[in-house]
Amino acid sequence: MYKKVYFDTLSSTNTYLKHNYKNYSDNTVLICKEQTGGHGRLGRSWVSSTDNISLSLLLKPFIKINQIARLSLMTSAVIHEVINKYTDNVLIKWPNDILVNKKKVSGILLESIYSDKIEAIIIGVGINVNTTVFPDEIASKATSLKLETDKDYDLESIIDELITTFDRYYQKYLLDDLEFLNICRKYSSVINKMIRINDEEVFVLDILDNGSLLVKNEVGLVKEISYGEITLKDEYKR
Ligand code: BT5
Repeated sequence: MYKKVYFDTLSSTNTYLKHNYKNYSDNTVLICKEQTGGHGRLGRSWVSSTDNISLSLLLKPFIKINQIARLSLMTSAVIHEVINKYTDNVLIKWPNDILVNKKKVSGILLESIYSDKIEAIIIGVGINVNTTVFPDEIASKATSLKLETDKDYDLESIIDELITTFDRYYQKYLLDDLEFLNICRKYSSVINKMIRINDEEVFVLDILDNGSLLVKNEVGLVKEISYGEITLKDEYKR
């Protein structure tokens, strides 16, 4: 059972849970109407508004630390399934961006707290739902369900769908079922594409079971990449 907890305004649902996870149980979903300091990876900012979904799932599972990265990919598969109910051309840009018609509709930020064992995993999800205007710096690369479909959506219904879908995938994940990786492969925006990642231009061959990308570089060397920021070849010039 997932317990939903609501806040009107927070700086960031992830940051709040990082400081307060001890006060909340496993499977809490912390939902915030307005996020004033939402962020992504590497301190980048995440633009939030009351028209959109900002939430964090708190999990306290008995899993190994090396299984955490896959959970981020699993969440990408979950959000893909939810968004795909409303619109077409939904792709997953490894590891944690969901794109519609090549523009970002959702981002995921997974953060974990562990010492010798995992204390908490916090999966932050931002989904652009009813927004029609973005700040200039992201206007050309962001989209929302409303912009794609010209309809308004009830945020609460999408949140409920997200939780139900998340739980279906998560129960399988806990049993080591890696089926979600096939979704990430099937709807990947990067497999079989030239990309730039970590200052290198590479061709993406696959997503491995450990969640890493399998790539081939310009001199034909095949290697695994477990982190990095991807730019697709059609988004940059050599
Ligand atoms: C992400 O980071 O995409 C993860 C976003 C996670 C947001 C959720 S909201 C609830 C929870 N609380 C938080 O504070 N965070 C989580 P990253 O891959 O680093 O991408 C960040 C980049 O996405 C920015 O530098 C912008 O270019 C772009 N961006 C920012 N806001 C956006 C938006 N609303 N829609 C589309 N793109 C956006």
